[in-house]
Amino acid sequence: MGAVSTEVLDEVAVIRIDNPPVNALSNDVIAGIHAEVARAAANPAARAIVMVGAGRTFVAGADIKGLEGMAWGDMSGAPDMHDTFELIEDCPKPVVMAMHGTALGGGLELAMAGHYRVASRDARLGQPEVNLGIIPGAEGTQRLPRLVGVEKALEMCVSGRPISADDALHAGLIEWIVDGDLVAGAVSLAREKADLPGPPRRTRERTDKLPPPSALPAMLEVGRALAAKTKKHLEAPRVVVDAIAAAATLPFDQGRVRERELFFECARSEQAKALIYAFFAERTVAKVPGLPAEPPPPVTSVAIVGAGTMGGGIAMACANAGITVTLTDTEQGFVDRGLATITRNYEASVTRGRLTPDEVRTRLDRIRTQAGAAPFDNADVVIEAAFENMAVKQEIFRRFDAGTKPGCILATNTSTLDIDAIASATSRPGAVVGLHFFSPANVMRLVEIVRGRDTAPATVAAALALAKRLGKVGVVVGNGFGFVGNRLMLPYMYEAQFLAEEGATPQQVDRVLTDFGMAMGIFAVDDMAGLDVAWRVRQERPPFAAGMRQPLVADVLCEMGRFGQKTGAGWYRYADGRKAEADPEVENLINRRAREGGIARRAISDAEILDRLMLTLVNEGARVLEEGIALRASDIDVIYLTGYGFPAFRGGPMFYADRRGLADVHRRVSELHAQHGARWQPAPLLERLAREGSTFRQLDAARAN
Ligand code: T1G
Repeated sequence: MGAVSTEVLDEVAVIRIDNPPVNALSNDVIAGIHAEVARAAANPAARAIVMVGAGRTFVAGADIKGLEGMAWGDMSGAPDMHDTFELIEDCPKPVVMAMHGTALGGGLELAMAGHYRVASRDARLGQPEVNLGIIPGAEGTQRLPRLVGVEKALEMCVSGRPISADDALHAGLIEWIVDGDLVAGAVSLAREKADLPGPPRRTRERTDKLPPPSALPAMLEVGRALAAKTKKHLEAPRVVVDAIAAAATLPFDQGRVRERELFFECARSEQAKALIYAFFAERTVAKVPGLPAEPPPPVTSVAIVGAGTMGGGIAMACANAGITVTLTDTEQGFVDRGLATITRNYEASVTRGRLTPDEVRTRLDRIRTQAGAAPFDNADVVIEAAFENMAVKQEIFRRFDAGTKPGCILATNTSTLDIDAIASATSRPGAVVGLHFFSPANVMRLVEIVRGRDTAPATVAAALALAKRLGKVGVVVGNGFGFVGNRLMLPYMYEAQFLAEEGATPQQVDRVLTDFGMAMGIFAVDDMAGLDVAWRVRQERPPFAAGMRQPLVADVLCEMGRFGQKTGAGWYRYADGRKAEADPEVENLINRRAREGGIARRAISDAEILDRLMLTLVNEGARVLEEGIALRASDIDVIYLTGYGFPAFRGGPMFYADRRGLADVHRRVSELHAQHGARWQPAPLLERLAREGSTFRQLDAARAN
């Protein structure tokens, strides 16, 4: 209970919650709050109560560690705040909640049990539970509609998106925005409310914001439509509508029981297991053994060589994070075009209301452009984002070596080339690291941090810190061909093409994948990325071992100039530039090439398509794990969740395999091996874990200890 303490200021008991890093509500913290509120209520020296979070935020929610246990059946961590919230709400002295940072989930529910709420101007308040596959479980679905109305409560709980203090003030969720000393502001409000006659109003008794019964169905319909549209595959957003409906139709005590039932239903769901796993997996990637304890020096200046799509996107990501950027290329024309693209992208953000013109101006002012050999001498990090050619990259790294200050990080954005070969062009391979951004680099959260044989731990730590500073997820991977993401993507893409040769159509394959929850089908992805990208890789470094089956159609499409969206046709045709339409010409070509290849076409079930594509990812993932190219199975999952559109409610390919059972996965892979030959050879690690009755998650846990 040490995490909760009280100090009396101006006759007000200020209860401070101090449970770093985000004041999560563990059962101990809840007990501490309960004890301190009871003491303050009985303390004659206190006429009112203020509750505040220590450190950078108010309470950011229930302890998700406890929720993780619940998802797997251990109910000891189930948050039960009812008695404490009732003690707060029934307190005869006014209780003012003072919020800063992120008052989320159980944190906002705690605040709503108070009689009044104030917030700092930059505070954000929300019920993000659906992002974890659950719904608010501490009466939030019952109090929020009573404070802001059903429509706003539906929008907040279905989207899971926090709102600003301004929005909260306008909606009636808070009474006041405090500029300056938050506690002092809250204390003064508490003293003012203590002078009012009668007991403080209880949120649970407020009905003025609840709609008349006749208006409710239409509101709930809007909530359900929002869930169906924005959270298509998720169960919790639909369930939370039912919980909010209970707030508007049942007395509070019955409504909260209904909420609790629905909360436990969701808390034990497969989606909650996966989404909570994904939450922690994304935060585990930064835990890389052997890195220096002290934090790396801050990055204030970055120089980028290559003003193309990637270089421009990386420059935006840096400018967005407040870092000064020098963007260079060989010719002024390339630099001008790069800056024009960046400007156009920012202007689009203004049009969409994401940025103000002033914010864009500030960010553009951080980007300096220069043609030719630019000075790198004051850069903390230099990033090469030039043509995917080894000689070009080595020449640039020779310039980095000669022109940068000691301690500068020398990074390459290469997606396929050997980091060690690039590093060999410098006298300081320890400073060389891969920063494999994903296009568009100013949007995609994933960065693969590729460590070469000689990359120093301090360089890896600096790269991780830069990724976090850019608001990205930096995953450390080994220097194998395709690193991790593309290493799995290539066999996945070719297996899809083999399925098309054997009888499936590109649109059937893509439908199966999007029905599974993938953001895009693989043929649509290939058309978007450009078929020529993989074509060039096949020509420069054929990815097929001797005797391995090779795709029969992709090269022919490239020889026809069908590179995908950018040429108006690839696997699909794009009559209006972006909408993919099945193309009979492609179907005829596939039929012809299959015939020429002696492949007897047949109807292929959706189940077989899903099996072969998912298990390709899993089997290759097991190989990558075994080779040490990925530190953890969960890192592979994070790469697929943040860089390849894999659905978070399935946890990632490795988590999916665990949930399916590795014995079944191994059985199925062995069947496919018997049917299709060498490429389906079960990875030895998969074979071992299946034999031991283990899981990838247990392997990760064992390695972490
Ligand atoms: N419980 C436990 N640990 C948490 C946590 C939580 N709620 N939130 C964050 N952490 C840890 C996180 O694992 C990391 O640990 C560190 O804090 C910094 O996090 C009853 C049931 C608050 C916006 O969903 O959105 O309440 O890696 O890297 O980028 O109805 O954390 O350092 O060891 O993300 O500054 C609802 C989840 C829970 C909020 C801060 N609340 N957290 O972002 O830091 S369910 C949430 C966040 C609930 C009630 C229901 C973010 C953040 P480590 P970070 P950040």
